[in-house]
Amino acid sequence: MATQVSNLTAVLKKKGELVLEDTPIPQPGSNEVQLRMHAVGICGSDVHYWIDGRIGDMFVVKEPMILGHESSGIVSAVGEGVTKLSVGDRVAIEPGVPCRICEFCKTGRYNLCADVVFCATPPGNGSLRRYYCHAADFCYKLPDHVSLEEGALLEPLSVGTHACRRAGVTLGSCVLVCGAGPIGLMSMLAARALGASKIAIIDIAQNRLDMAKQLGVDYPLLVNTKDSLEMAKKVHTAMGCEPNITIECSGAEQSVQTGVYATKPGGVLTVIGHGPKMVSVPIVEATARELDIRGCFRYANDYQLALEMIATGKVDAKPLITHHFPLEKTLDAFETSRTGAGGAIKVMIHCDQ
Ligand code: 572
Ligand code: ZN
Repeated sequence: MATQVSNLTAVLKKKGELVLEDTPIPQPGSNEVQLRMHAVGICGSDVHYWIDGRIGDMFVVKEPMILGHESSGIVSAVGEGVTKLSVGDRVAIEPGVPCRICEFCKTGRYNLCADVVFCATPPGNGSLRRYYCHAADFCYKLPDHVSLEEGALLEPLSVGTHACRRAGVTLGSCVLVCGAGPIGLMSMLAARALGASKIAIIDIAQNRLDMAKQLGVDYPLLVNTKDSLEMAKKVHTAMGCEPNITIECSGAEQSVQTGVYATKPGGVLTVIGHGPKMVSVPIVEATARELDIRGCFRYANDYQLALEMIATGKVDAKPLITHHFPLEKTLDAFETSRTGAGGAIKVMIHCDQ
């Protein structure tokens, strides 16, 4: 392969303006590795930053920002102090590097660190480029039989494993997943791998339910009513039980309400989805049922677990990848992801020439 001297990079200049341009090839600092990037999946957040320039009030694009955070690459140089990785190693990149010294970092909940630098979340730059440097201890060496595309999928799968761990999914759990986008599908796969015996998934789009079916969900259910109580009853009828765990991945108000009505008394409702800032929930119903409503933010200590799921064959996430584009066609890739054209679920960009 020819040596690459330029560093083609996908830069979001400002809302609506995504361009490819050459940027300097970064050199690894101490305890960092330089990566020749291979695969970068497009996340809904990348599309949000491109179209809206923000996610809610918390994350606002104020300066040009490089996109991409679901990624994998090959180590092309190592910085001072790196002992566990070598040039040529194939790695998955965990995109959020926390401060390591705050209370949350010290107690293992580093996803709650206020000073985390997260790829492609303002003001952090992402990895959608030919060369990128990252903290070596947030890179996970892939076994030979795990592909770099699967390495990139560890990111959304980690969101799913984290949601399942927050919810307490275990052997015999009866799980409802609300929303069959990439995060809902990954949560479903993680729940199965953790031993859930019955899993239902609900969505308004039949093509996403078809994918869920292909991935082994027990009860794919189309949301065909605006009445959340009626939808919850539909879930109970299909499952033959009330789910003791619900993982809400859509963010839609009606879906959160369905989650409250559907979850068994004493059960857990974990909320990952991002929708409107204010959502009305039937709180008396939730209280009377002693539901535990739990938040869920990215992941912490989940990459290794996600990798085990893939490496042992307990999870096959590859079917989620519906489209591939070279880095040069980044705009087409983003447009496909935005519109969902051709049944797009996970669009993967290939960064090497
Ligand atoms: O892959 C992790 C990830 N996190 C995202 C978005 C996309 N991908 N987040 C942005 C939205 N937040 S949030 O607004 N929220 C709790 C809905 O804080 C979560 C992280
Ligand atoms: Zn993401």
